Parts: sequence; C-alpha cells; structure tokens
Amino acid sequence: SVPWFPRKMSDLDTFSEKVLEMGEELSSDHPGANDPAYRARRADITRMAKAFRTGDPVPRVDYTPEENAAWGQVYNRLTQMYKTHACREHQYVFPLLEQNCGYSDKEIPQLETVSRFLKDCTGFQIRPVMGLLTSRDFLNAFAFRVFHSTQYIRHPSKPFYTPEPDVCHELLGHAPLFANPDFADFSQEIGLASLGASDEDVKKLATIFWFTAEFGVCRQGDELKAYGAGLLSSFGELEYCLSDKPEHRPFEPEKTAITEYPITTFQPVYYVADSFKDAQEKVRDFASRMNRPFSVRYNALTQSIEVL
Ligand code: H2B
Ligand code: FE
Repeated sequence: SVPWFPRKMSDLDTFSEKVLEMGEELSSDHPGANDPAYRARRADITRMAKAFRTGDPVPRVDYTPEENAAWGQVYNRLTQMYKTHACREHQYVFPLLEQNCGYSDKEIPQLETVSRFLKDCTGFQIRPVMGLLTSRDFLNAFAFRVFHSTQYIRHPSKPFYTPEPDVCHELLGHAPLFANPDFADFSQEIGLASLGASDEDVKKLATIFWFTAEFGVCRQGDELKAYGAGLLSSFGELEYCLSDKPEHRPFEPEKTAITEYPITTFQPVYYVADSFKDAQEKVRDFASRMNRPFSVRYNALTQSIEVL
C-alpha cells in the first residue's frame, strides 16, 4: 500500500506535531543542555512553531543581544569565505538578502522577511518547525516549495558549533539557494519524488538530499565550489571540502543514493554536480525509475498535488 502523503498545502499542518526529538529536549552532550535559560528560550520559540498553520505569517522572534551577537560572529566568519568558496548562485543572491532582508552581522533576520523574498524569487516559502522532521515529511514539503526552518539559534557558548540545524544553518546555508530558480526546481523534484514513495526510496532520496542540498559541491569553470548548506554554514568544512583531502566523485543519483555517510564528522566523500539543472534532470530520471505505481504533478494555482 502507498504511504500517506500531503495532497494540499494545509496538509503540511499535520507535521508540526510529529517532530523527532531535539526541538524541546536537548541531549546531554548539547552545549545548552545545562542552561535553563537557554532551554526555556528554546521552548518559547518552538511553541510558536508548533502553533503555526498554513497561511499564517511566520511569528516574529525578538532575538536577545546575546543571540544576535552569536549570529554576528558566525556571519562575519562565514561571509569572508563566501567570495572564494561559495558557488556563484549563492554569491549572486547574498547581496540581495543584505539589501532586501536585512542580512548583516547586527541581527538575525526574521524568517517571515526571508520567506517573502523567496516567494518573490522562486515561489519558495519558509515554515517554522520545532526541530528535526522525519526525512519523509521534510522532503514531502519540498513538493510544495516549502522549506521547514528552525528559528532558534545555537548555544552562545559555542558559536562555531551546533549538533543540529539552527537559524544560522537555515538562513546562511539554505535560504540563499532557494532564491535560485534552478535550485528551487531541483529541490521540488526531490520533493515530488518522495510523495508516497516506499521507505527504501525515501531513504535514497534523503541520501541524495544529503549529498546535494546539505553537502553538495559543484564544478564552476575549472574550480570546485560549495553549494550545500552544511558546508556554507561551517567554516571548517567549507575550507576542507574544496581541498584535496576528501574524495570528489561525480554526482550520479544511483550511486550517490546508496553511499554511507558520517553525520558527526567532516564528509570523506563529496559528490560534484555539473549544474543544478543537470542535477535536477538526473534526479528526475532516477525518480522515474523508482517503484511507484503513479506519478504526481504540483498545481501551483491550487497549491495541491495532482496524482496521475
Ligand atoms: N528536519 C528539519 N527540520 N531540518 C532539516 O534540515 C532536516 C529535517 N533534514 N529532517 C532532513 C531530515 C534531512 O537530513 C534528510 C532529508 O533526512
Ligand atoms: Fe539543512
């Protein structure tokens, strides 16, 4: 039988209840685990995400001076490296985020502002989320051009480390690329492929997502550049991923989809895409060979999925 999948935008509301740990509970090795004020702050922010429903503006969070300072440190350190290490699409969009969304080292931009900007660029929008979603839910949302984003920030005692996605990872790593039409198409392609897919195929698509949107490297001219959000939000791995220490292999969905990867250390292997368009075509081709007894299409006018 076919696993349930969202058919209309408002079906995504059901995801807000079913988040995998991390949202409110912090594991014992989390830098904020023994800081009651940090935990209370996280609970406030995740409570708002939990209450979010389709059509609502993303609730405003008034970040504290300490939170903004942590953001500023991350921002300054990473933006210095983008000129040499980030792909040209990220470099193109970044100044637009500074001009239109208040990106700066002074304060954390509001998700609502960024969501409106993305909507103008590519139709992508941001929904706040309490923490990690299952791969299936997280990927399914991309079929609707919806990106689930956390809204809290890492613990200020360790501005250059976070064991989980936070607002720095989302806004510096992911958001810029969703403003690019080809990357938006690529992401939606993975999302559409994941709707009603078997657990085995969702796992493969999640692995493809990992090696592209999270840790993807691309060839631009005769250079390698980073486009994955996990790279663009970690200055250590951003340097390392383009060096000759790791292995670089061409992006091939069939092989990429079954590659094992570590989640707590730098990646030993990166897959190199020729372009977002090329990656999208390859994913579409891969998806067409997946074992699913129907195909799907997104109707942007009704914001719903048509099953064919
Ligand atoms: N959930 C959230 N909220 N953010 C993510 O970046 C994320 C997720 N990544 N769930 C997913 C899992 C990803 O690593 C893949 C698709 O499993
Ligand atoms: Fe991410």
